[in-house]
Amino acid sequence: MTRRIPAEPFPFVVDTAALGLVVIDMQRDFLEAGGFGSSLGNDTRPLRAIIPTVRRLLDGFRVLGRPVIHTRECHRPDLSDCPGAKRSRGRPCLRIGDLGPLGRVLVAGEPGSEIVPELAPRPGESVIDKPGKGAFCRTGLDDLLRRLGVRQLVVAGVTTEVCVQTTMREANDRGYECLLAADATASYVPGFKTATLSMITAQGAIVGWTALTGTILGALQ
Ligand code: TIU
Repeated sequence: MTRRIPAEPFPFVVDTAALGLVVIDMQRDFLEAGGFGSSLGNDTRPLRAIIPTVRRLLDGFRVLGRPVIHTRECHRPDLSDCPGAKRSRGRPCLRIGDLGPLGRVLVAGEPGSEIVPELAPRPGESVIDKPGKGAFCRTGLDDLLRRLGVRQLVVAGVTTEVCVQTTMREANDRGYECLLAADATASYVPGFKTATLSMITAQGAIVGWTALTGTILGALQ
């Protein structure tokens, strides 16, 4: 069924049979004090503020019966998938792989890599662990979406200008059409979020579209 979602910079025409939701990195390492995000000197509150809106989006897709994919930025315990150039960034007191208040920073299986309880994946939903900022980099996401018949994505999560934007650009280059839920994404630096939304929709949706969660769910019902 075709639906027209009012969006920026123009309506997003969606084939509901080809639509999926991707929720990027709503994990404790980014949302809680003591995790990777706060170790970089960030205030986690703007990220925590979107939890209810992301939950609304998740629940909407669950009711629609459309695929839901969660991602987590994390590395293997031996850090073999963490380039030195990535590990050397940030504060020397807490690097990727170091033991912090949420376990080893950005390491799979540690408490910090878990998605916050409010947004926990349900049975049947896919979880993609990704070593990069983009969710297509060295993961099975492209294959998974093809198997599911998904060609259009509603995207949510954190942070807008890092993992969300990188994933949308990767998806766009692979032929997926992406609609970012503008109130279900956040940045540690509010100005970066505003700038990213503009970059995405500029030049006739050069990267994709944006719309509010209520508008997206309202049009899909
Ligand atoms: N630092 C920052 O803004 N983000 C990340 O490191 N990863 C994600 O965005 N998930």
